[in-house]
Amino acid sequence: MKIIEGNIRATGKKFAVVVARFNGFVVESLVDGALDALERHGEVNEQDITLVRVPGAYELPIAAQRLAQSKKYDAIIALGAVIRGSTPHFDFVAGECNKGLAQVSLQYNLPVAFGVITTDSIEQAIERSGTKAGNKGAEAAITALEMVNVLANIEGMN
Ligand code: INI
Repeated sequence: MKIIEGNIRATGKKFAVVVARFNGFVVESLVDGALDALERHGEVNEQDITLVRVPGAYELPIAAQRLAQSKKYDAIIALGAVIRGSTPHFDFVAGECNKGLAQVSLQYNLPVAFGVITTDSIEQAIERSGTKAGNKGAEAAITALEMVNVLANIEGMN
């Protein structure tokens, strides 16, 4: 049996982190978690990481698309927080963000990690951004690191 998998060390690979400013009080903790994971676990050089900020989660796909088009990156990590309010805005923003990022990933054949937390409450968002439910930014970065290596190994490049 042949098993292909990937580790999470990606020294020399280039990563773009695209970040929504909306709900910045939780999103900045996701950014800290993602950068820490890339540098400490992935051993990625700081100069190989590009951080792009956009207004909200709805804008993440278009920025990810431009980054993917540039062909400069081995993976993209999208970070944001969509917190449900009393309007249908949540479903539109979360749905389009999720759909758009998945589309960019498949269209450009590039790992796009989904580090966008979608929660019913601010409390749940805080729990997922570095408190009792972990840090979804760090988890997304680890996923991107692994996917870069899995895809390289599938292509037999390693
Ligand atoms: N953007 C978010 O990133 N999170 C949210 O919770 C959110 N809510 O709830 O409205 C949100 N809205 C802004 C949206 O992403 C766009 O920036 C805006 O609609 C302009 O296109």
